[in-house]
Amino acid sequence: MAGLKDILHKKILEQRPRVKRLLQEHGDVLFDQVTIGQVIGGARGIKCLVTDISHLDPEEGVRFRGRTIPETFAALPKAPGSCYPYVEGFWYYLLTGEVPTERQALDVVADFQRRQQIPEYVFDALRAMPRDLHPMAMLSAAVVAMQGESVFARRYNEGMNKMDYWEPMYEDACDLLARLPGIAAFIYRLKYRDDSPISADPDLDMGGNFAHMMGIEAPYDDVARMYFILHSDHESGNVSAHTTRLVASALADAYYSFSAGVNGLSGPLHGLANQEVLRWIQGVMKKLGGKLPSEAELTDFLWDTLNSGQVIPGYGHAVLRKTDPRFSAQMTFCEKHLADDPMFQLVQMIYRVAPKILMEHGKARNPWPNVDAQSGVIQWHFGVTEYDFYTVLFAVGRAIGVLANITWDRALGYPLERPKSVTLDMLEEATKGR
Ligand code: AMX
Repeated sequence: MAGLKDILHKKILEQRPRVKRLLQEHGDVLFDQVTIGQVIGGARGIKCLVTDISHLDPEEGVRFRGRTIPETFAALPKAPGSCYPYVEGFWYYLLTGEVPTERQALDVVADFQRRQQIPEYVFDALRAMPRDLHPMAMLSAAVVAMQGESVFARRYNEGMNKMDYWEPMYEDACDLLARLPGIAAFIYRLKYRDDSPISADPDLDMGGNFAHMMGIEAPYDDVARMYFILHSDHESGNVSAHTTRLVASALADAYYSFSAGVNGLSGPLHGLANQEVLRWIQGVMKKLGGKLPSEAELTDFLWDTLNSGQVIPGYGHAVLRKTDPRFSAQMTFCEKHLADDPMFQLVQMIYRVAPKILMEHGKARNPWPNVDAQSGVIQWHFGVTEYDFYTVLFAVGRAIGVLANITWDRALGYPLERPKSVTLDMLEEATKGR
């Protein structure tokens, strides 16, 4: 039976003529127009990137390879006794667009088990860093420290045909992805559990192994599977995805590229928001006497947050205009496993109250919750109480999407990214006579 790499190769050969035809026959077709507001406004909404891995509809949320989150969860083979798919099967799906059989998913599980050995120097390097360094800085450094392992960099230096770029990129992507959960768990136990790492269990899948290496019982394995899949991809314009692809477009390897993406994810308006959400939720509870507040008390607190010039963390989105289905998927998990948790009850209350207030406030274009509005609460419930670590979990998940993207970027020969800049004078010139 053909393995993942063979099927990916077949798909690549099928897709290449589409790109060629679009460029050769329709390269000058006008596809979008750009306003000054978009040029100054962070390129919001300008359609100038292409990816088939996922698409974000403002009203509906993300589709992975054409499937919504519930459809994706339903379609993929599940780990034994779990309602959540193997992360490895999801990797297969994102790369190929085909739902793997259980056998095909298990082949990837076995492949990742062979690749998951982390070089000892990564642990040495992490141990040499200040213990109070942010874990995202540690993760980024650990990833780039492995750059010498890159098959792509070696093959590129040896001289390689452009058409073959995807293949060593795929090898690097698989190696890196297989090792990331172990690196993340190592950082966690180094920083917060007195440097007491737990070795990988060679028989477990990625989600199961991550829970094992963190030292946390079931259903944390399901939290890991759900969390990694939900955070994997959100089309390619967000900061972490775009940074990874931008760096890779210069033919940097997966280690350099993903390390850069991790740095982008560390910003408080992006991945760091989930740690901000939890800090803020706990601030609400503390300020309101350590108990669940009334809706009236919560309303006052939300207004205080807004009136002091701060954002309500976990709410709003640059593209989405509805409740994020990644929020809804986590809510389904919480209703089953965390129903009595006071922090989850507060998350539910915020969901009832905050959108109305944000609408009245009138600034945020999207008053609905995003993925971060409750992910920290789930981690806290399972004993991961160190907020700083939450974005590392996001990064492990994000790796799945961005590494699939850069593998395909090389397969389809997408070029070096180089948008054009203008000066304020030029923008003003364009407004003359208007
Ligand atoms: N609370 C208060 N004000 C908000 C807000 C919120 N949750 N979301 C947006 N606004 C404000 C903005 O600050 C901006 O104000 P300004 O005009 O004074 O600068 C105005 O509303 C318009 O912003 P927007 O067009 O709706 O959003 P954006 O595309 O500029 O930014 C985002 C999107 C997510 C950064 C923003 O909604 C935000 O800061 N949310 C809170 C932080 C957060 O949850 N981030 C996580 C995002 C998901 C992720 O990447 N992990």
